[in-house]
Amino acid sequence: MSEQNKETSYSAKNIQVLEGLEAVRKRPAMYIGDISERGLHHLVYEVVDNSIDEALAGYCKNIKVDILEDNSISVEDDGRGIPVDLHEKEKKSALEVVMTVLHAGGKFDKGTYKVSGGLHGVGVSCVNALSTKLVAEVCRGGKRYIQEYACGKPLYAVKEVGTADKTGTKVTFHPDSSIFTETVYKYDILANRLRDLAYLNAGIRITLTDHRADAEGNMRSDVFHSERGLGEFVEYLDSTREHLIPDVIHINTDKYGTPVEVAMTYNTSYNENIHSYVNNINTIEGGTHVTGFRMALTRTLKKYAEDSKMLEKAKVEINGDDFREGLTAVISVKVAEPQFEGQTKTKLGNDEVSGIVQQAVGEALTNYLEEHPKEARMIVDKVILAARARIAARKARDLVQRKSPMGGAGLPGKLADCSDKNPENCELFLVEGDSAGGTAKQGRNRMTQAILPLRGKILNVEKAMPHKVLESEEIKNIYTALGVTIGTEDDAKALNMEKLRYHKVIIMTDADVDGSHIDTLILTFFFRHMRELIEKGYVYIAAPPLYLCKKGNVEEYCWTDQQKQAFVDKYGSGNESSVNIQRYKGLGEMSAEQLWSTTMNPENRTLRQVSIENVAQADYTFSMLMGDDVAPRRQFIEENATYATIDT
Ligand code: 0RA
Repeated sequence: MSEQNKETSYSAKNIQVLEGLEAVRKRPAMYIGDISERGLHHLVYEVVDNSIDEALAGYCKNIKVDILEDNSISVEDDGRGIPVDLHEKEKKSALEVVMTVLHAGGKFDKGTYKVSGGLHGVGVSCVNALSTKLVAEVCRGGKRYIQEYACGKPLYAVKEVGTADKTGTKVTFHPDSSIFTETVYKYDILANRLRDLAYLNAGIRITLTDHRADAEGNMRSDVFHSERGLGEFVEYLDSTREHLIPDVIHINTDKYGTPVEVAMTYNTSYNENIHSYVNNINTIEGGTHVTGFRMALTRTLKKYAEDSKMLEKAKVEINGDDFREGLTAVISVKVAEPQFEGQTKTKLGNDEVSGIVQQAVGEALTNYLEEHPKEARMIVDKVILAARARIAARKARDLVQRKSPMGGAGLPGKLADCSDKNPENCELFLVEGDSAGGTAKQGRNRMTQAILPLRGKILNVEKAMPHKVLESEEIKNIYTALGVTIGTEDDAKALNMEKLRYHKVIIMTDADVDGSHIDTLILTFFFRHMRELIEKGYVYIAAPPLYLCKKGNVEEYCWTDQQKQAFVDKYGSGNESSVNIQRYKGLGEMSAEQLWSTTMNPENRTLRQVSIENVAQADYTFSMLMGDDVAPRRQFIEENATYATIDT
């Protein structure tokens, strides 16, 4: 189309369109959640979701995601290609409508509903609005078409640019650095989400490639593909755990037009791991599909245990939690008009889904138990053990939470508390070892900073029985110092954070292998037993410096090898022996003043806030890191070896 034509066709309708996209640029967080790392990665999911929809409609098998050298992203599929013909109502190419009209994705294709769809379901036009440049390429009907946009505005009308012997859509976009606070893509974050999508949508092949070469000039690439879907997902999640039963129970049906897929198995651990998805969205707050699943599980297993007289013999009162100890399950439903509720809009509200899932799971589980009496007994035995352990744990908990005989809060003796009592102002440092704890107590701001020294390695909660967790001295201290209690009338595991005493909990350990192991032990404890603390954004990791570099009277702390090298280059003309470099092996090597000024002083310290990007993946990672299996742990440590070079 000529320039002249472009002018005339962008009439009143276009002005509306541009206003829509302008709104996205003005309030991006309203559309994609936030403008940080999370929002940045969300852009990719939004584009990939369109290709997943095309695959779910049965027309696409392969999706290719590329992280390009300049941190732009391209997503290519082999679907039918977005239509390019004239859109009746909008009076322009359908491709342009999809790319520039909010919520337009797929709507013009009657007969299919959008099942996939990013958390906010805003569509690819939002990605376009938030990209300095976007290129859409379509192969369709033997021809190739292209259109480019800047900040969502088309640079020209869709044009034909040659022939094609395939069909498909390719979208390449450059996130706008004036909007996002972070513009560097993290391979692992994308890999984790794409792995989930491959498991959730059996048969689709998703290839992720990073074209930004690493230090050795290597490119990373993974292919995510699952033929057996959730069955394989559950096997992956439990691959480093000891199985209680050899099978994964896999249900894949359609109940009254609602596709329901569930896979579950039991392992010998004490954790409950239920991961649920609606239209490929991780419903971390659960909802009616999870309620339906739990009801079916409880009813079916209870009935089996009663009919088999196993409960009678055991003489123990079973409750719902006991059926889920050692359970790993993934629930995925596709709902035409999902209602999302809850604080993060990740809780399914549709009432009808509960009964649907309950029926599907009830039938399948009943059959499984009948056909596998040996496994059925093992499950019921495990449930009875869980009930006994729960009763033991309740006693331990009552001991932890009993008020001290003097009255008052009964804070741990090792805690050096702060004087301010407003939790919003207060920080608790969990410090590795009594010696560093002592230094931190001297160096801190007594008004707002409290110190709790922890004796070396805390209990590995991944392997410990639940009552052992509450009997551990260090863990009891963490509960009482924080003011967090557990257990209510009807939920033994519920966390009560109303009396939480600090809104920052800062893990401060040595910058060495032991220190990072202690970080992981504490994080495992928080992830399994105080997840809400992480979800609220209250958990941080302190960053003590690795080096103190000196030349004459110039002194600089360095946190990375690059910073150290920069110092050597600047003050030692590149010669390391002409400067004085002190490697801090532990917090204990710093004076109270040094610890304060480098690591604790809110004015100039760096804290790493802990967040959970992907719950299922975090579940896998913690079980892998803290479990018995050595091989995957070694591989993970080699791939993530931050400290390996430092310690040699
Ligand atoms: C609606 C209709 C048709 C294709 C698509 C949507 C489509 C959208 C996307 C987004 C990314 N990749 C996609 N691939 C296809 C085609 C309808 C027809 O050919 O009759």
